[in-house]
Amino acid sequence: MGSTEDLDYPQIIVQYSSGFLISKVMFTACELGVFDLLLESGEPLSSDSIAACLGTSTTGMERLLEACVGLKLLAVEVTQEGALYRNTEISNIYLTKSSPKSQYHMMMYYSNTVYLCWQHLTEAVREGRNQYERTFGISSEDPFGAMYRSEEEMSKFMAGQNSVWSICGRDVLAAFDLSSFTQIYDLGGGGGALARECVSLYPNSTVTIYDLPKVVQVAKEQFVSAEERQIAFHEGDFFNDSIPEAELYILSKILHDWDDDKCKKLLAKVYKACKPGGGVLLVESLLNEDKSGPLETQLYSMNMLVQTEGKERTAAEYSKLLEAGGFGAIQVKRTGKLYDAVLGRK
Ligand code: ASE
Repeated sequence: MGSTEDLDYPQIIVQYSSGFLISKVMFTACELGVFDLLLESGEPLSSDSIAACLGTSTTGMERLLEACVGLKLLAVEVTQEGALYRNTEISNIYLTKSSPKSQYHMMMYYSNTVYLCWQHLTEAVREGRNQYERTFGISSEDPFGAMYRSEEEMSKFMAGQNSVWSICGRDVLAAFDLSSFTQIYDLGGGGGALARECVSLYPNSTVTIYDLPKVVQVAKEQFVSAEERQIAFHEGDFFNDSIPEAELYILSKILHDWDDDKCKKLLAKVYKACKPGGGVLLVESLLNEDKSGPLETQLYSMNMLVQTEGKERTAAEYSKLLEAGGFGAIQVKRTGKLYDAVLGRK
């Protein structure tokens, strides 16, 4: 880029123009079950047999597979009988439904919800607010009321959010030594994947997932088994209901949903509830101080505009919010992955 960019052929403009096509090819191959089929089959398959197994057209499947090869999500081997396709290592691990590190549910949430909201990015920028009304015809006054407009939508969101912790959970929880905190609340802990990582990394801890009653109900039914004794639940709305006393509160991807005013109110409430010597762990994707990157975080911030009332912030911005809530001794750890950690103490 920069000085090496050829102005007669603007490579990055060409690339960026088709960026959304790339996403959609990957989402579609996931949704149709291409990677699952190739994992189960255990041997390379032709496009005709993949199309037959998945009930698609042969002409569409052939092109989808070719594009996946271009994206290095599939590998092709040309034999006398024709082209045979197999998964690459990365698609086996991240794009199949059954893998422990599967990102399938996040893909489905991006493809079927986020993608639709982004149709109205221009209006979101013009108006400075989320686009639920235009996208789904529902009031956007309460963003989570809109995001959780049906149990099915809520469950898809929870599954999507859960999947990221299989790739980032350990890093954000190991960023600080949290072993001295045994009573932990995960505020807005949803489907419980981060809570699961937490009790696995800190075997002496119990984590209580504090979330809306309908979220807790779905978490118990679909995501957390009763045998997971170190994970408990508390039903409530953390803005309007009381927050029980604990040693550590995890707020993972919570503050990025809200404006500064709501963040400060929530943090002040958490501070009041917190035991002296306790703390709060923010898990968020941190912007550079000059907001020059990381690109992924800048894009997520645009998504917060389109879907919520919040934005992504810098470490200094989170520190200010924590201090306004009463917390001190603030420490920041960048993990180098999608999500980072900020710890404040009471
Ligand atoms: C939220 C997180 C997300 C609210 C809405 C959301 C994500 C997608 N939609 O708290 C996960 C992060 N990914 C993006 C694209 O922002």
